Amino acid sequence: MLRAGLIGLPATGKTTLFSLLTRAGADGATGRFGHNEAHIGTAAVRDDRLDRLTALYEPQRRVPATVAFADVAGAATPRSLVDVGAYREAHALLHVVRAFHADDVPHAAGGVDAARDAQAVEDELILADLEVTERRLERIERDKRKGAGGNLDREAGVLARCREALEDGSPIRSLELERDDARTLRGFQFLSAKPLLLVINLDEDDIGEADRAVELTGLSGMLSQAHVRAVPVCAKIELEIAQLDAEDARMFLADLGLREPGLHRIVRAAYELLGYISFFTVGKDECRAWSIANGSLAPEAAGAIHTDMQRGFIRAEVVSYENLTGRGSLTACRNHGEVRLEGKEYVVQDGDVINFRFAT
Ligand SMILES: Nc1nc2c(ncn2[C@@H]2O[C@H](COP(=O)(O)OP(=O)(O)OP(=O)(O)O)[C@@H](O)[C@H]2O)c(=O)[nH]1
Ligand SMILES: [Mg+2]
Repeated sequence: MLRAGLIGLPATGKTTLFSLLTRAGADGATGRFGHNEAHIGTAAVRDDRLDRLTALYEPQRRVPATVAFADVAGAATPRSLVDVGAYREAHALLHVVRAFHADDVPHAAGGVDAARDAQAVEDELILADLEVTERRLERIERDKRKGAGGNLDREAGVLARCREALEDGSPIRSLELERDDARTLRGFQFLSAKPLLLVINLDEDDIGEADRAVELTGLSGMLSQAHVRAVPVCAKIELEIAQLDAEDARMFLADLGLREPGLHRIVRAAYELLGYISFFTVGKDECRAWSIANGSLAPEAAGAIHTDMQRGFIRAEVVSYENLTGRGSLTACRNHGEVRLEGKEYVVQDGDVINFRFAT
């Protein structure tokens, strides 16, 4: 499951957006994570392909992929979040940037300025990671003096690169890292290493110009960096619209010049940002969508379902969504040689319908 954490300066619309995203959540559960409390909500990912597979199989259960969002009360600024597990473990950060004007909502000194605010939060992410990096480097120095060796040099090397970037004001996500180095850093769960989705919270009047939101708010510079994307929303009005029935909601969205609800736009942007794809499992009992990183091998995809399936992976029986819905049944696909038996090295493709064979 994709996990994302909402960050941003106070009163930027984080909780409004959280409600918009998780209103239709599968469970809407909240929970405690780490020392600080975070609200966790989930949202189902819309996927027309799952609808068509469900129509084909008429299963007892239809299970869409889900995304979990975390929101904390009060200041959701990076330094207060380094101890919050839901943020450390997030795959991506959703940074809500205020671009709306409202006299009754206090904002930072100097008025509404999305680019300034975005940079302020970015700087905090960088500072938070710099503290962690320096602490660890000092520790490594001490351990080395006591005679520890081995992998410490390698770790110190990659951390030194991080420190250099961070001191320079660059986030860790901007570094191009070798696979091994990236793996070394993974355990630190650096906040500035996470892909960033800027959610630009616009005035109702400006949402019609959403395509130009990045330029209008002066955020082009940040968007030119690696692993950063943006999506414009109008959180308050979109939340109101989301509470209407489907037909009215569609009409009001169209009035604003929006083709689809905020949830879908944000989830899609997050999937693009992370390079996520979906594969499916089908059957009479359940049709289900699963999310994995693009480039995942078949055993990793099996692991998304269950670790036992990954461990005991034997083969994957694969047919494409297009073939399956085109022919109308697995048997027909088999007769046309469209069901492939794939091994451990197979790179799963978006839309694959998979049946894993595994030993228990
Ligand atoms: N006009 C307008 N007001 C908004 C919009 N989004 C949020 N607000 C208002 O801004 C205020 C703060 O919104 P919240 O969603 O609570 O913001 P937050 O970032 O969670 O705030 P904190 O958790 O206190 O930091 C509320 O009064 C919202 O109704 C928007 O798009 N337009
Ligand atoms: Mg809030």
